Amino acid sequence: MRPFLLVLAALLASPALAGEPISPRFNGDPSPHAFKSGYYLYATDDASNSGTYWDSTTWRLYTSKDMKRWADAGAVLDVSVFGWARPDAKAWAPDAAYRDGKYYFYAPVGGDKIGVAVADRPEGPFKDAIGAPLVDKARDANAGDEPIDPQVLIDDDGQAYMVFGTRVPKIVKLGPDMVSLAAPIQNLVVTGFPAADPKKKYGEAPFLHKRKGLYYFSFSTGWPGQIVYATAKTPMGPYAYRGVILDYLKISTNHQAILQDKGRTWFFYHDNLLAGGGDHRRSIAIEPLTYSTDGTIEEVRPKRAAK
Ligand code: FUB
Repeated sequence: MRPFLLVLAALLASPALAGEPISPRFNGDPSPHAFKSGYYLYATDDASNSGTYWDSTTWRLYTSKDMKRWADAGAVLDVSVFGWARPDAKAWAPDAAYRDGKYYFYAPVGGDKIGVAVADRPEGPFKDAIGAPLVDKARDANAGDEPIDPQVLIDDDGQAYMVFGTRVPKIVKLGPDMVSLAAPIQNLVVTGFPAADPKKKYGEAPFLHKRKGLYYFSFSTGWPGQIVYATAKTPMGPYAYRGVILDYLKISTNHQAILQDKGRTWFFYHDNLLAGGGDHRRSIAIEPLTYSTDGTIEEVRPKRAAK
């Protein structure tokens, strides 16, 4: 195809609603996936929390065929799926993964444990995969003070990695069954934070993705946080700090996810975008993500950031 036709095609394919909330319902902590049957976006449900804390007990699912129009598929999971969870355990930023015909759902439950559920379809029904936490602060060495925000990358060789944690990022290899830890939990090391900015440090929202053989580790620097990233040649790191993907928003948390599909990359985040919104009533939005030729991620500047 001629270059101008390529540019035209890319422009036409851009999400029509870039930077707009994907739903009129409050939601946060995007976990987007391209599965066989379409796009699936799991999220923390901010519409059913108290409005003063992230104390919802359910996770929400949104689906799309074109990345532009998202249908609300309802509460796909409740903490009660995990029989060991306290009934009021808060349901925070989840992730999902597909392997060998099964869909796995990784979920921080109550701030001190991570559960894993499994289903035959992305919309569930999900059931507890192991009848116990996958990670438990009280049980597992080096689980960290707050084992939350799990995210899973399945590498090209089939090895799955889960990153998680607050203030100190953690990484652990998963077993081929996707529901066991295959090795001790390790700290994920990021080097080269700019000394001139003491706020540049790991906070939460760890996210691993791989592009052209390079591993990218993105995360929020804190509360409030920027989304920044570091890269490494191996999944376990150490990772070298590279720069900012998304600047501070006028909201206490910042939480991103990156989805690569059909040669394109999308950046998912949440902000205060709906009337009545705020720190605990967030809205997920999507922007295109682009790279320079040397693999540097270009900073995302949302067209519509909260004022
Ligand atoms: O939704 C509750 C918490 O807020 C998440 O676990 C964090 O990543 C932050 O977005």
